[in-house]
Amino acid sequence: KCLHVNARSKFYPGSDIQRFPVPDEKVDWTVPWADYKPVNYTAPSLLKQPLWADPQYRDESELKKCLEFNKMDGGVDRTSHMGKYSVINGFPRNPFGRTGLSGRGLLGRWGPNHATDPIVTRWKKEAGKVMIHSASGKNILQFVAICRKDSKEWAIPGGMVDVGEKLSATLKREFGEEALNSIQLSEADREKMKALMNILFQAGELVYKGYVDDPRNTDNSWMETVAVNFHDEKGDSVGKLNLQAGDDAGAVKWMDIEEGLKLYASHSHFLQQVAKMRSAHW
Ligand code: RP5
Ligand code: MG
Ligand code: MG
Repeated sequence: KCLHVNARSKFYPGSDIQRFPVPDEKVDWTVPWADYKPVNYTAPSLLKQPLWADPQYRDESELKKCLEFNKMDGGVDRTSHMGKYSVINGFPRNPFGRTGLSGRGLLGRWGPNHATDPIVTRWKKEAGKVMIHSASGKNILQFVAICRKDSKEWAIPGGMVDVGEKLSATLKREFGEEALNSIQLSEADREKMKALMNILFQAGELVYKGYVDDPRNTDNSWMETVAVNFHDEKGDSVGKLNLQAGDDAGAVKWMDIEEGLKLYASHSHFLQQVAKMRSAHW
């Protein structure tokens, strides 16, 4: 288990709230820390009770009565890929340790917030030939990256699993919304897009499943993902798709996969994994 870093960033995203500083040696909950006073914060957008989020409960007893942790709770998956997490005084506890902030912050769910990350790849080519990196002697992979509107960082076009939605559907939907602007396509173009996507998204390979070191994480709410690689070996199936940023993406492009990629949350870690799986340059 590595130490989360983004989950302890000084300023909480989208706010001027500062987290209670947590040094590396005090991240682990088992290290006693009597003076630990996390700042309590739940974003104003959540207080408006959007449908995709848990309701704002008055207190811990109401929370205890209404939510079921470590299991499927109605359509909401409150199990963790990391195993059973602790629930202290009714509040779920971040399995990766202290973050300096309690409450939900920007996250809709108490406990795990489940997302998926579709990693769409192809080989980088020049004049029709696959390019070999001069230093490593290995072929270079590219993936479809989007620039997030919230943090302005480049990222995998991932997103949250809707209530009752199958993972395979979330992967396609999020890729469609963020990298192909499916929401704004005409009905006919959307149908064409779906048919092409069904081919590419037929065979995915699991890359990572678990906790994400996301800057929105709190002591009580955190991101988890299932990252899946959809590889276009010949470069002809995604090639037919017209990349166009949409929804929470401000831009979209093919990005070379290599060490030193600066991406949102722990996304570069997932890409390193993909490079390894495909014996590509890193
Ligand atoms: C990250 O947040 C996940 O890896 C995924 O890419 C993303 C999901 O959140 P939204 O894009 O819906 O904000 O932790
Ligand atoms: Mg999205
Ligand atoms: Mg997203």
